[in-house]
Amino acid sequence: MPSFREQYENDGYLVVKSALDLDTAIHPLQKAYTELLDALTRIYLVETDIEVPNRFDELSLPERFAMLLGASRGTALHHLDPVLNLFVPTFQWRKDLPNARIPEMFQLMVNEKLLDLLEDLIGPEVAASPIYHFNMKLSHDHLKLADQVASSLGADLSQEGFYTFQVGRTGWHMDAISGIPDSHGSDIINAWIPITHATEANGCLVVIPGSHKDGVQYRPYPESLDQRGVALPVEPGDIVFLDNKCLHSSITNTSKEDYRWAYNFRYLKIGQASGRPFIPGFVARSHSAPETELRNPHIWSTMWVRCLDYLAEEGIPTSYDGVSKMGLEEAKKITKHWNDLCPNPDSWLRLGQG
Ligand SMILES: O=C(O)CCC(=O)C(=O)O
Repeated sequence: MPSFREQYENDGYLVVKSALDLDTAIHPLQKAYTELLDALTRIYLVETDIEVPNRFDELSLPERFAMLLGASRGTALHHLDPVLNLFVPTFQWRKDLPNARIPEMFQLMVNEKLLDLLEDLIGPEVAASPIYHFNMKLSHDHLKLADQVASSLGADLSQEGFYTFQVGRTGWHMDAISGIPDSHGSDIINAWIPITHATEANGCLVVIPGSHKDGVQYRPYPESLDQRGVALPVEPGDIVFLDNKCLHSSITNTSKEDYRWAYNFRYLKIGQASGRPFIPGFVARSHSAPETELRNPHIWSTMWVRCLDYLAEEGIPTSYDGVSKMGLEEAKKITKHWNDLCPNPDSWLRLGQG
């Protein structure tokens, strides 16, 4: 039987079944994030004067989330997942909303079992990349509800930059192409963690085994990928690890009313380039310098607040299209600038503080 590391290196992905304890790792985040989503929904409904349904609490989670998408004109996704959305020209940073980097999310990012598995795959010095995503894939009916609420406000959700990626089908890509090019040689792992079950009906991941061996490939990808893809149905507690050069996508949620909720957190070897140096990562596990490991969730969320404040003022160093067109020397310059500006958590906390 090949080891996890051998399977991961050979296939470019690895599924570890029942890796995480539901009661201590998954359910606390599921509960706290549901409360966050509900709070945001209520705030946006009040702000837009959309009548709060009498029995709001009796609506299903995907219905409530669809109302949030509609009432916020899609911009709640900017708040929940700024990592991609800060590239959108209309990016809205709303510091007045409840913080989206909640402690329960941080606790999952530094879960010991998760870090042990990462250590098996990339070695003992593990950085949490600043790149993370929250994806809740909705059924056709729930997407329609979101559209109806948005169009009552004159908004068109299809115009939102990364809307489909976050709530609809995710097209074929490899994660490496969304990082500036000095990160292409980094050992970056995507830990994809389902909160609900993920099935072929509700939008699970699909991978092309072995595709990571062909190096960085930009779009367009061959149409044959749809035939060659291997679907990865998983349950809460399982983890899918993806090499950042593994081609993957996710299927359209064709269910009647099911939804598929997952987070993915990226990790890399400490000292390597993350591809997004202008947002904050941290040391997740270090055997050589354990005192540098970040364990306080509030420090992490404040690092993000300071960073987003700063970027809202100063702008970001590249556009999304610019990422794929950027030369290696420019990428190295940007990474060096940010590594010098923010070498550790305290310097992120000081960012923009005069
Ligand atoms: O969860 C998903 O559907 C897609 C996630 C993904 O492909 C990514 O974050 O790179």
